[in-house]
Amino acid sequence: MNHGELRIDDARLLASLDELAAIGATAGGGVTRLALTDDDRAARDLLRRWMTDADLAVRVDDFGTMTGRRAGRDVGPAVLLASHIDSVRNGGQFDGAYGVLAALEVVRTLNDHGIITRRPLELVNWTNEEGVRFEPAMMASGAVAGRFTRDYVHGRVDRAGMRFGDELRRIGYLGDEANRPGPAAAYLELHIEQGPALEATGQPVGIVEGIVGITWTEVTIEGHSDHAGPSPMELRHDALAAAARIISGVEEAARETSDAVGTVGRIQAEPNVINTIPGRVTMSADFRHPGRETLDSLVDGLRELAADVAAERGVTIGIERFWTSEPTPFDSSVVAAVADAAAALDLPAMRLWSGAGHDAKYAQDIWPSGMIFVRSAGGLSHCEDEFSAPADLAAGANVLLHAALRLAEG
Ligand code: HGY
Ligand code: MN
Ligand code: MN
Repeated sequence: MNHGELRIDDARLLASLDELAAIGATAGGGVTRLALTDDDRAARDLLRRWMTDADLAVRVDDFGTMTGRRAGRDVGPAVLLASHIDSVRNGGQFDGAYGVLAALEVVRTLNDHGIITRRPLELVNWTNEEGVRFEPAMMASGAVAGRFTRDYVHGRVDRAGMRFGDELRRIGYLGDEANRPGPAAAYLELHIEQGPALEATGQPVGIVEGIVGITWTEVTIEGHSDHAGPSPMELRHDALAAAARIISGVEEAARETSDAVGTVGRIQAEPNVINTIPGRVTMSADFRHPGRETLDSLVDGLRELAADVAAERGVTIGIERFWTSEPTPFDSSVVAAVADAAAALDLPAMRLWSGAGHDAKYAQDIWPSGMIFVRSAGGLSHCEDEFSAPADLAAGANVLLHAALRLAEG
């Protein structure tokens, strides 16, 4: 058969998505499947079974990353088809899971037609892409790319003080360094867009040219707990009132900087009881921008605001910038393979950059990489309303299939 006519099995892909979405399902139709939890283990066990059933040779590395290898006619560097199956809290069914299961569907389709590609293929499920339970994000792909040491990754603790390495061992997915994914001749990641651009232009597919820069900062405010009643306002050192100034400052700075976004997503006030002035606040600040210098200046602005608020309110404010993912353009040959595949399928497609972080960023640091997006309904993601139409999901998987064939036969 002419490979050009090849198409994935839509119904099989959708059925696998539904089955995986049942693991960690939330009442509102979403998923909570945080990295290295029992739900993550159950999802991994299911994926391992599916990969084995698809005749992939499955291996697990020292970060728990799962790789299923499909032999090619030649030996040597593989074409990696990757994403993640961990989610945020009350996230959607498609973020990450879609890319992993579409990659599995590509393998199943090639198996159905007895097609052996020249290069080997590797299906990869990266551990802890989201960085929600264990901050920062994309830790396994970052470690494989040499950005984090194993000790750093294994030593990260969640908010309950559980260590990454201990949790990896507990769920039975602590493997060996020798089992890390790659080496890759090329890396492809199919993902939902998680933004409004494709829907706004009426196109189902995105040809992703790069990922914006991201930087995460921990803000710690030390005030003074006191009684909410007898304490006169002018004598207070209210850490949460100080935090409110910082939160609106983050939003203001991002609004005033074109192409920037800023979010305080996580906050904890202590002692967090109704009749005590909060003495301590810890919270996150997430800035994103296509330019590295602007990212730096946004954090500099945060530091200046913190110094002013601290002086005004008699509190101390610590700013720890603990993670930065630089703006990353993808490899032009991989971007071209994606564009050619979409054109060959007569699919309307637009070129765009990703505002969300992905493992493909660190993959691009070490291998030629690229991404494919499909339309997100309402541009929504990281929420239970996350949705992509079945036709778009199938279209994206067919682009993955044909881009993979181009890269694996090239
Ligand atoms: O934060 C991100 O953009 C990704 O979802 N981890
Ligand atoms: Mn994702
Ligand atoms: Mn995500």
